[in-house]
Amino acid sequence: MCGAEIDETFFAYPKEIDPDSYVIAKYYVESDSPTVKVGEQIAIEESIGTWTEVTTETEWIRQHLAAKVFKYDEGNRGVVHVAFPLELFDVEVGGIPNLLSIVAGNLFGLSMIKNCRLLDLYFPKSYVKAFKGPKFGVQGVRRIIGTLESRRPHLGTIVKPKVGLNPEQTAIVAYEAGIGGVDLVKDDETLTSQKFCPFENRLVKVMEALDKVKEETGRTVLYAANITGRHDKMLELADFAIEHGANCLMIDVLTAGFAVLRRLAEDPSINVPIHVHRTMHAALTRKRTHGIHMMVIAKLVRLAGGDQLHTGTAAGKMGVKGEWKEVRMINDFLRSSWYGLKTVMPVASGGIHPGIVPVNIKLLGNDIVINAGGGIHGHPWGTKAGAMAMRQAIEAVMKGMPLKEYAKDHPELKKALEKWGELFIEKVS
Ligand code: CAP
Ligand code: MG
Repeated sequence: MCGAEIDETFFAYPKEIDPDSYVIAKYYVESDSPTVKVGEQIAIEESIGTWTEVTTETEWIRQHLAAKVFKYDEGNRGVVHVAFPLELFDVEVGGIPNLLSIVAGNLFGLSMIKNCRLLDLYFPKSYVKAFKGPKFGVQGVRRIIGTLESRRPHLGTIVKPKVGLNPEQTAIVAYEAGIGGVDLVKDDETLTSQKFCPFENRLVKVMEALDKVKEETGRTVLYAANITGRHDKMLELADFAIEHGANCLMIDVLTAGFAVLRRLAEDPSINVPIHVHRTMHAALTRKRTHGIHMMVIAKLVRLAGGDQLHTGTAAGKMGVKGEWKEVRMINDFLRSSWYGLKTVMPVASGGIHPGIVPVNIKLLGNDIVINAGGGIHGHPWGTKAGAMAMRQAIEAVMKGMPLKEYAKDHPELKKALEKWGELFIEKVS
C-alpha cells in the first residue's frame, strides 16, 4: 500500500480520516526507518498495541481504537501525521493529562526513534467544545483595564529581584509601578510562599497598594499572584486570594500541570483572569528536531482556561534568533476564533526595555501584554520612572512616532534609551 510493510490496522489514506472523528497529531521524526514506519509505531504504541501481538485484543478494539498513520514525508526524516480516534480520549476525567499521555507519551522513548518533535495538534469541534476555555480572554481583560477602545498593548511588570523582597517591600514596588502606569504587576515564577514573603501577607499588602493606585488615578491594575505549588495548597491559596480581593492569579502551567489550571479556570468562584507562565517550556520547545512545539502548549493552555500566556518576544533575552515568526503564529492562534472558546492574551516577556518596545509591538501585534522586570526596575530613576518610560514607549508606537522623537519631551524615556539604547526593526525581521 505505501512501499514499507505497514500493518493495515494502523494505516489510512488521508480521505479516510474524518477530522471530526480524530485528534490529529503532526510530528517531525528522525529514524533509520521510513517516516511512515515510525508513524505506524507511534500509532501502535499510543493506541492499542505493544511490541508483540496479544491474545487479549478484540475485533472491537481494532475497529474502534486503532490510531492510524495517514500522511508522511518520504525518507527517514520528515513530517508524519497520526490520527487518534476520539474514543481513545476521556475528556471529562482524564482531560489534558490523558491527551498528553497519548499524543506525547511513550512514543518519545521508542528505540527506533532518534528524534521526534510534536509540532501541532488538530482537534475536532466536539473535543474543543468539551472544555470551557478562558473566562476572560483578550476582551475580558481589556474590559477590566479599560482599553477596549484604545486597543493599546497592556504594560506588565514582574517584581524584581525575582525573590527576596518581603511583603511590604513588594507592595511598595507594586505601588510605584502602578502609579508609573503599569496595567499588571506579577510575581516572578519562582516565588510562591517562601518564608521571607508569605503568600497571604503579600497578597493583602499588594492589593492594598493597588487599591491606593486606583483611588489616586482611577486605574485598575491587576496583580497576578503566583499560587504554583501542591495542588491542595493551590486551591487554598486561590480561595484565600479571592476572599481577600485578588483580581488575578498566576500559575506556572508546566511545573504545576494543565489539570490544576483547568480545575481553577472552571471553578465559578475563581472570577478573575488567570495569568499563565510557561517556565520550563524551553526543555520541550527549544530544539527544532525533538520535543514539543510551543503551539501545542498554547492550544492546551487555551483549552484549560488560561487568560494570558507567555509566548515569547520578537527581541529580548529569551528565545532564539528569528523565532518571532513562530511567536506571531502562536499569538495569532490565541487571538483567533476557535469553536466559541474565548481568546488568550499573549504576553511578551524576557529582557524587554523601552528601546525594544516598538519592535515587539510591530512584529507581534497590539493585543498583547508587554512585560518588563529589569526594563522597569533597572531604570536609573527607579521603578516609577521605569514604568513611565515603558508607557511612553508604548504611546510613541500608538502615535506612530520614533522613540527618539517622543523622548525629546519625555525625560523618563530619554533616560531609559540612554541606558539601554534602541533596536530597529531591520535588525530583527
Ligand atoms: C522576565 C522574567 C520572565 C521571563 C519568562 C524572568 O524578567 O520574569 O519570567 O520573561 O520567559 O524571570 O526572566 P525580565 P518567557 O523582564 O527582567 O527579563 O516569557 O519567554 O516564558
Ligand atoms: Mg520571571
